[in-house]
Amino acid sequence: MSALPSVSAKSQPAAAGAYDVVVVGAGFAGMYMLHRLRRQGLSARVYEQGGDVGGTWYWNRYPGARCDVESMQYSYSFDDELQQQWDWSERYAPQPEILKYAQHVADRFDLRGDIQFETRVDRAEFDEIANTWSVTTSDGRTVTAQYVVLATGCLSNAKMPDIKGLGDFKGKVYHTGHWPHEEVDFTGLRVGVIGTGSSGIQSVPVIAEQASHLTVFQRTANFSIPARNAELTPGEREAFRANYPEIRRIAREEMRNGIVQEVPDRGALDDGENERRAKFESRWSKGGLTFMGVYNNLAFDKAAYDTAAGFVRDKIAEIVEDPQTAKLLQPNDHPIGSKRICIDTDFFATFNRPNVTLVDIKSDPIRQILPHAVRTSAREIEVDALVLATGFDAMTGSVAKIDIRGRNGQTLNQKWAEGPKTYLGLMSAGFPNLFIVTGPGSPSVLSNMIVSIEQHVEWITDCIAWMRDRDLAAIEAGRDAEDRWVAHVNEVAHSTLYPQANSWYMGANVPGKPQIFMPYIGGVGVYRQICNDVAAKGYEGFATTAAEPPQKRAAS
Ligand code: NA7
Repeated sequence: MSALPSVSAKSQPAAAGAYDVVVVGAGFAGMYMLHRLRRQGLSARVYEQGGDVGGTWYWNRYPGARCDVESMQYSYSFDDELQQQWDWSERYAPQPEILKYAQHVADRFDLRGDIQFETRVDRAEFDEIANTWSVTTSDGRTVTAQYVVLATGCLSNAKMPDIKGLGDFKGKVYHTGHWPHEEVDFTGLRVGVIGTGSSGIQSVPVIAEQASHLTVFQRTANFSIPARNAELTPGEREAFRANYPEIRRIAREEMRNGIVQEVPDRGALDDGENERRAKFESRWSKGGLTFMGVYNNLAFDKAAYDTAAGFVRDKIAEIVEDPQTAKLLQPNDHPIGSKRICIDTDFFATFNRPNVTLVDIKSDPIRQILPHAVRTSAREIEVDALVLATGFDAMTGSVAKIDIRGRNGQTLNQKWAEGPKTYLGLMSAGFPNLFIVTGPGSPSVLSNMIVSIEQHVEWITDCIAWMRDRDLAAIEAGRDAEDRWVAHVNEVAHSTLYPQANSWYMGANVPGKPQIFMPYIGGVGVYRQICNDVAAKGYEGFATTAAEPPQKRAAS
């Protein structure tokens, strides 16, 4: 039982425009943050750029969008009644259902009263005397708060490609990460999809069913595993529900990526070729991200990952009828898993359709978009609509859009000019009372996001409660602790194959962005323990500032 005050529909600021906490973003992180803050009796204001809750699931409405983590695990665990009562319909929930879930959570916990929608946070400035943040929003208002929490999401800042002539295109242009709310119908249209990351791979099969012709422009081939999506049976749901406490505990404490799965005790080369192939085959038939969990060394050992990569390349060759197209679809420039592995429904088989063409823009680059066509070096391909599945300025993009000013007027963008620097991914030195949820330097995008979100929200709200118990005015990451953490994040990343790919984990997809491996690869269990130990030692590595005594406050 909790001794915390009951949840109110609206938190009460101490004075007009003065909050305990301002939260930026009302995705899964912002919503849970608001819920916890209210339970602690704090006043909070959430600003959200979208028209409703849901964050990434509010924006990414492209055809075929669905989660790549199984629904029964990609869901909040903080409220047992919620997890017992919500019915996921499919193994991998489609975007509309995840959005409905987010809306249900907002209704169930009566969150909307403290969320201001269609409002961007433009600026946040720290007042070193008052130890508060001054937050300015796109509606021209400024509020103050002791704490600011950036719950801005890792994949929220859609990246438009810099292609000559894009603005001259006469047909409709869609970005997968910023999809319109109204139905988009491609029936009878010649469509071009640029990009074959997860969003391209999910949308291509669906668009191909509508379009009169679909041209897929691929720069880099990606590894993708069949999702084997299916309806969830009541029995499957019940198996999770009956064991949820233990499943959630294992996800939090024992899994590298926060997804419960069998953990192998063998490496790929511990088995002979036939046995290895049989194991890959069995995971391929089962489908999903657990393909990479078949052996324990696929992320670390080149000889091991080569066996998995070879298996997937063979599968692509089996599925795709035209040998030339199959060859182009076989990834060969990065270790399997060093970019986020995709899961798909019939992506490779889609290239057997007579109305689908693959164009390799590595050998034949796009030169220009014309009013009704895409011009590559070798040809001109007429299209009526363009879908840009070109990804995001990931992890730091949404934070960078806010003019954040910490001590001595230094901006966060100045501090992060050579790459993000944080202590535990939670705070950055020089920016007191500013917390980041699933920021760079934490497991974040390498994990089941909801597991990592819950861990951060709980750590941050516990920290705020600890501060209030001691009447502390400010907490800030120490520079030494931050330097050591950044070095550790880097060292762990370089003990794996991840940095070998030009991935968005490295910032490599955004021209001019510093190339640093951003997420912490040590695993969610290890990371949670580190964060818990830091808290147990009185927030070791952080510096705190005491609140001024009341008489001094009154005098000043
Ligand atoms: P990704 O994974 O970043 O994929 C973007 C794709 O777009 C990728 O194939 C890129 O090729 C391609 N791209 C990007 N810019 C260009 C330009 N200028 N010209 C041609 N092709 C381009 O983004 P997604 O939205 O698919 O997925 C992001 C995450 O969301 C995913 O990992 C899941 O976690 C959910 P490149 O590889 O750079 O050669």
